[in-house]
Amino acid sequence: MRHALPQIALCALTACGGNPKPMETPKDQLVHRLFTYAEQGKIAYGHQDDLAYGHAWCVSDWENDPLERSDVKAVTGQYPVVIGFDLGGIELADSCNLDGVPFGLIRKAAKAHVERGGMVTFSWHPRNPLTGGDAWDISSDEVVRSVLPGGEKVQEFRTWLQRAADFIESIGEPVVFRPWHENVGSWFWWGGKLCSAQEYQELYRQTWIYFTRERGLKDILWCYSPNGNCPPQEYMSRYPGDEFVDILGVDTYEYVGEGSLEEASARYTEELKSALTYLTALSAEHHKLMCLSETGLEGLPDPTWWTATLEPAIRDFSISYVLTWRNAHDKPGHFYAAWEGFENAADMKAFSELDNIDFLTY
Ligand code: BMA
Repeated sequence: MRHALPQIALCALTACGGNPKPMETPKDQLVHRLFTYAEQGKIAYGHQDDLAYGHAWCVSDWENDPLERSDVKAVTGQYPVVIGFDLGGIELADSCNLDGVPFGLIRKAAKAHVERGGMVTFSWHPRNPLTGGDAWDISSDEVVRSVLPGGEKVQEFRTWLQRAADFIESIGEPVVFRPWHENVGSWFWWGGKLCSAQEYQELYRQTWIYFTRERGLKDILWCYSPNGNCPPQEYMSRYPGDEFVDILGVDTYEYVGEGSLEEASARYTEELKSALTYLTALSAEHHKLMCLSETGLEGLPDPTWWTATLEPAIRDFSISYVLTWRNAHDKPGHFYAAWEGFENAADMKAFSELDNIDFLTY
């Protein structure tokens, strides 16, 4: 049985400021579309970096490339409904993101994908503004404080926000933005042990205020997506507030480690169902959409992962979309969707054909 969707319809209204005409703005339309998935018991499939590269291939001449190649398409015959891209590197005005994807390609792919009927989400792994290291540099617990009002990096950070906002504005389409993710764990400089809850909330709110109030970028759906392997009180302990969030997400992965695939699948299923159960209650209470913002099993060693693990774990929950992480072209084992010729491909195709899972044809 699917969990009920109490009051989520209200979400389509509250997320657009209580406007009684929910289809009025591009943001309203995107909210409505995501709400419709949840309402109809369907889950849209998403894949990170899908049109930029895949397992053992990479778009080289993006300006002259139609950007139609996709591992997911090669395996299932259809594209993901949601495509994710990462903005890491935009803060330094780099021409490519942290994974070597040109921002020009990202813009072109995002626009094309929306025009073809898809949806786009942006994550952001910005560098560490205090140490100059990367997003995973957790050598200082002063970093978040340094970018908040009164901090030594506040001006520089403002420039970072400006560059990220400029880029999102240049897409010209409503998108889901998911900054400061996996914030309960402590592997990013904005993580749980690296700043206080108040400092984290201030970071999220300052980002929202800059984009929304100062820049007037109203067509962004804000996704709050802690790592999901935490209890509900921890999930909400850093929640910035209803005004700043449209979608409640979680990032949860399956890890095999030393044990068997069966054990890994059981652990993942339990963790995911537990997170989606409390997310269901929270989304009803706060009138928010919900999604599985990142998930996957690296290298897909389980030949029936899609239909025997993922789908049974999510089918009872009203998540609008599920996004599996990227298929790196330069790290052979780092992929989260099947690719043509890989043994797990038949199962991913079977997953794409399920009635409750939606892919995109164009
Ligand atoms: C991580 C890995 C990294 C990548 C980062 C940002 O999960 O995929 O290789 O640089 O995401 O995309």
